[in-house]
Amino acid sequence: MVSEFPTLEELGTGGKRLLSRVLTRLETHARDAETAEFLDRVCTAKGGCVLGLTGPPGVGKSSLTDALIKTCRAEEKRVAVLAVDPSSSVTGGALLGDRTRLKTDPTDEAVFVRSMAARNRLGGLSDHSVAAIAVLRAVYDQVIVETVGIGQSEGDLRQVADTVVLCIQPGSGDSLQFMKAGIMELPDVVAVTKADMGALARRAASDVSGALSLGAVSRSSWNVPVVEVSSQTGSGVADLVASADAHFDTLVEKGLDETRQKQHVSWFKDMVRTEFGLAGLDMAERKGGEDWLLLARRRPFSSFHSFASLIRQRLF
Ligand SMILES: Nc1nc2c(ncn2[C@@H]2O[C@H](COP(=O)(O)OP(=O)(O)OP(=O)(O)O)[C@@H](O)[C@H]2O)c(=O)[nH]1
Ligand SMILES: [Mg+2]
Repeated sequence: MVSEFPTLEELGTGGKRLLSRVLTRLETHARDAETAEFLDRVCTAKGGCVLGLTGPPGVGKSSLTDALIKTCRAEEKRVAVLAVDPSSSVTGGALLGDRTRLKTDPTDEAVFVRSMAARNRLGGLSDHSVAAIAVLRAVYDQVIVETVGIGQSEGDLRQVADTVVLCIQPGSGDSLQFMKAGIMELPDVVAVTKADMGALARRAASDVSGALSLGAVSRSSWNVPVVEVSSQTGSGVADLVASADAHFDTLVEKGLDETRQKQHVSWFKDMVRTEFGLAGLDMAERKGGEDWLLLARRRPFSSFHSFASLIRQRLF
């Protein structure tokens, strides 16, 4: 059978039209075995790094994304943006246009922007966005994923992002929220946005830094940097990029393969949980039969496909 999906090489040279077609096909044929094979091929390709930007509505994520795109282009990096819209299942996508109002040049093949609804999970990423990120990661040097949320969404974002940046708005109480959330999973970098607001931004940054130092954070050897950044004036953008790069470097040092394989296992588990609930997850994790979690490290999508077929056979 001739594959409906391009090879990695074709994907790399096919431009934005081909990429858009592939992403659409992933949404319409999400459950095909062929889709799973394709996704496993792309997700294990050596590709670029994925930066997750999260924070409350209006904190300045898109403006920051815009600034980061410019930085990437100045460094001749190819960059893709995925804006995940949690509200579009309710508003029918009314906000999507707003989300993607990035000032990018449509003829620049090295900048790709796509919006997606956050379907089927509360405030989280849909299977479609996970698949899209796997594809974009294979083709672009830098992938930026923008999601709305504070506190609860970082964990979800970590499943796809190598580096998670939490954006905090000066004078909003976000930093308080952050301190209360102390026990939750931490971002890799905190960006206090709108640094042009002066004293308020400095205050928020020192609150967050204080919270971080109090929290007895010994999660790893990585100290979460707090960067004040203004997309309006451009101040701090280079610092943010440097911090994110430094974090990515630590992953590379530790072995990026391991990070990615852990991500793949969490994708697999999430697909199982979404489709078959905790009982399904329990079956997948059960020792004795097929070691699904081991298979999922390198082939998360086809492992899920096989697992799902098996479960359905037993159920019906
Ligand atoms: N003063 C100042 N305002 C900013 C800055 N960055 C963004 N804004 C303003 O903040 C508002 C929200 O910016 P967005 O970039 O759309 O924020 P967002 O986090 O993407 O918002 P959602 O996608 O709706 O969650 C806009 O009115 C921006 O003009 C900044 O660096 N300084
Ligand atoms: Mg936005």
